[in-house]
Amino acid sequence: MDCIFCKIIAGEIPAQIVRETEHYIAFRDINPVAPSHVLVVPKKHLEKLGELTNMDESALRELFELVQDIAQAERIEETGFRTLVNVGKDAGQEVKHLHFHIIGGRRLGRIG
Ligand code: D5M
Repeated sequence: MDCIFCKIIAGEIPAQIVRETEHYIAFRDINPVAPSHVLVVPKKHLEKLGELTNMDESALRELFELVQDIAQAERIEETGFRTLVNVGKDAGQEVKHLHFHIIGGRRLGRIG
């Protein structure tokens, strides 16, 4: 499959990996929009947010624990951060493999 994030998960192309668990990998965004910009990616190739319901409950819990852990490790949990998912064309989703952005380390503007 020609998916850049699947290639990172398979170790075929490099990335700055910050965490790896049974179900997820987290690495630094290649084009950061803030001092801290990490992507949390399910290892299973899901295209869109709606497909996340295919994951079991413990894997979903792990996802939000991971976001929290990363925010703490990046020291942005106290100052504040944003987690977002771009879904589809209007949101400008570039990579068709579901990923959660974790963005922080500066004052963020309003969404929209
Ligand atoms: O965001 C897709 C994000 O993925 C965008 O911020 C760049 C990032 N990206 C693309 N290729 C790579 C690699 N190879 N390593 C790290 N980060 C990458 P979207 O929500 O789809 O608009």
